[in-house]
Amino acid sequence: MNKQSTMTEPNPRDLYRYSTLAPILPDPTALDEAQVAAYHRDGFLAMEHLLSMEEVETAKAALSDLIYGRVPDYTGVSPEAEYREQWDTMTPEERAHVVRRVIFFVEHEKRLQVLALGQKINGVLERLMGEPCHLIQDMALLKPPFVGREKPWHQDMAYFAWGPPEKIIGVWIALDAATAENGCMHVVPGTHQAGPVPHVHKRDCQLPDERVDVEHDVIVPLAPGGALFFSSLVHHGTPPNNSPQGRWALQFHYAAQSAYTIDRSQHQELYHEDEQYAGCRFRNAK
Ligand SMILES: O=C(O)CCC(=O)C(=O)O
Repeated sequence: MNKQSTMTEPNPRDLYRYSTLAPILPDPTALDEAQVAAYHRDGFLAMEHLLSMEEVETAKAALSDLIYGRVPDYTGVSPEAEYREQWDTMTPEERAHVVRRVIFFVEHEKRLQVLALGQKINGVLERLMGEPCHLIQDMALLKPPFVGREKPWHQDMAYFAWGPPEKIIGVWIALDAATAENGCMHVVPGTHQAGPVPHVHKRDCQLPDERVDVEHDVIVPLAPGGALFFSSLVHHGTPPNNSPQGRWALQFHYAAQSAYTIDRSQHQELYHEDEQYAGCRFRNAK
């Protein structure tokens, strides 16, 4: 028996630590120059109360309309992998219990477009990036009770055809209470400073488990309306939801005005191993 076949797959929850809390600002008015510097040092900035409860409820109602098929011509809803084969035969109610991702909706859903393009998010982005930013990706990530799987540790830059990495930024907004139990965000502070790390296909397109500094993982629990702003290079992931509480979140990505699109060879300059392409964006492209 070779060594490989004796190795067991890790339990995804063991690849996270739950003991160290990230610093979280009480609200956006606490954002000052020291916090901007902390964002650049740590690769993330978390704050409660970015959105009001009314905005959270509006976003959830808009997402429900997308998920239940009430928005004509919208096809951006996808399930957890193990439900893909059944998806076409499921009722809207059945689908709603297994949705993992809702993507590219701002052109279809004015209520979500208003949030994504609004001053609450963009005001913070401009403080962090020092220049205006524009939306490059919009999605919602759901972890249904007991069904939501892990999103393994990764760098978002591995997925983006934009550069340079320091000019791309993600905003993750809790629409339900995001907790240790239902799969809130985890980050390893400062990891953006070491640059791109080759990604592999394992449980997803992800950082190799052994390249994650799990001991320095900090957990980012957030109340509904709380937000995490994070660098496209910071290592982050979410464990599975083994709890009875669902977890909905919005995730928008923005590029600064000075950012530009990049092609496969430029992406390979960032993500390569042994001269092979090691990103996620162009893996199947020639
Ligand atoms: O919300 C999640 O579970 C994972 C979000 C994330 O890290 C991503 O999609 O890049």
